[in-house]
Amino acid sequence: MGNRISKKSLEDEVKEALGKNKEALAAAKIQEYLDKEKNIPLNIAITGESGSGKSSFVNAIRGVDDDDEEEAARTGVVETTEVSRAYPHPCFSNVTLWDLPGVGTMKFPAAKYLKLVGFERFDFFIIISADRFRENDVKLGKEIQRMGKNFYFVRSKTDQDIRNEKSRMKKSIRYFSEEKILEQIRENCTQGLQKQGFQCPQVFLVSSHKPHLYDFPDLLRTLERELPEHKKNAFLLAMPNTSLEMIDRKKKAFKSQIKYVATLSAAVAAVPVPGLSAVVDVGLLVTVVTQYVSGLGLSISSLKRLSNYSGVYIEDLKEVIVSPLAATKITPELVLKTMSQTAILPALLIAEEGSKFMLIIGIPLSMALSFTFTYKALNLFLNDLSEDAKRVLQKVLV
Ligand SMILES: Nc1nc2c(ncn2[C@@H]2O[C@H](COP(=O)(O)OP(=O)(O)O)[C@@H](O)[C@H]2O)c(=O)[nH]1
Ligand SMILES: [Mg+2]
Repeated sequence: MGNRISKKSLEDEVKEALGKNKEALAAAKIQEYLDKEKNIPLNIAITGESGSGKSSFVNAIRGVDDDDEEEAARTGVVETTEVSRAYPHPCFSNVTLWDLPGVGTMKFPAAKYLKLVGFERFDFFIIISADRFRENDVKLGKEIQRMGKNFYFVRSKTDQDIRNEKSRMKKSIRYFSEEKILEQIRENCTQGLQKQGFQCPQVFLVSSHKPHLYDFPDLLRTLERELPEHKKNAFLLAMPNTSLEMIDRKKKAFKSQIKYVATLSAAVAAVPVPGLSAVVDVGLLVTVVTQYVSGLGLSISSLKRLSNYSGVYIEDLKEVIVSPLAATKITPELVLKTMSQTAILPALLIAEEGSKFMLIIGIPLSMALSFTFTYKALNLFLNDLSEDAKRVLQKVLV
């Protein structure tokens, strides 16, 4: 991975710089590392025939409302142009969803289609269909495989099938089992694909209107697992919360960076400047906390979307939120105020890990206080925000 910085070499370099009293150099090294992590590009291609639910899926993945005039991919419209459209994630600009025209719309064979849409840039493909998969879908899948990339069959609008079947069953007073219906849809899709020559195709049944149901959580988990190591976190953090377990993994990903952020913040503070910035690098903390809030789905816009698709009032979602950092605009004043409140809390276990890291990396005494303070505060923020995220999701899951 050419220009990636491994954690080991980063820590060695920072240690060396600190050993020579070069705080600014240590800070620059960490900043470079964090910037690289934040800018890892991820390009996800969504393809399927017109009406199959591509644009809705693009919105669901980005946590954007279908009727958001600025951010949303327009849904329910027949594509008249044969162009791909890029939709950057509203909070994680390194992640881009591509709404591609269906291979049928283009009237080209799969290989030529892939060339035209520029397949090299994509990390993987989602082939989406609202019913059976067609010959076109299968040919495309095979061609993607041949090109050495991953693709996934996604069956959209599962909520609609369930609803239809439910009302049909009611009329005939038969016993309704959601599991059975899901099994039938899965069976249909799989058999169709097998007939076309796919041995054991996996099909994910999803609803873009209810991304915490059916196979949506499993789809996200699978995509994450099958990405190369250095792209996993970039993907995970940008995805909507579809399970409690996912929130824990997001927390872990954020947590693993706190020691670096704390070192950076302290290194800046070690250079004596008057005022607040002498203690911590507030600008940096605003950036980091904003990432926590967005990544954990606690921004105002994420909550709005969650409320819209779940039907739970936004006030009811906000009611379970405890952290003052959630559901609001993160400003330097807010971060400082919240930090000052944590300063009086007793040291937690987490501070111990922090002390170990200080020893490993050779944090000088001049930076120790600031490091510990930042380290503790960010851990507490992250704990509180992930608990909030879980409580919010639980409101929707019940
Ligand atoms: N109930 C339900 N409707 C959906 C779902 N996905 C898409 N739709 C609807 O199906 C229609 C076509 O969806 P759209 O995303 O525009 O498809 P595209 O043409 O492939 O981009 C729209 O009216 C969507 O609201 C879904 O998961 N559940
Ligand atoms: Mg569309």
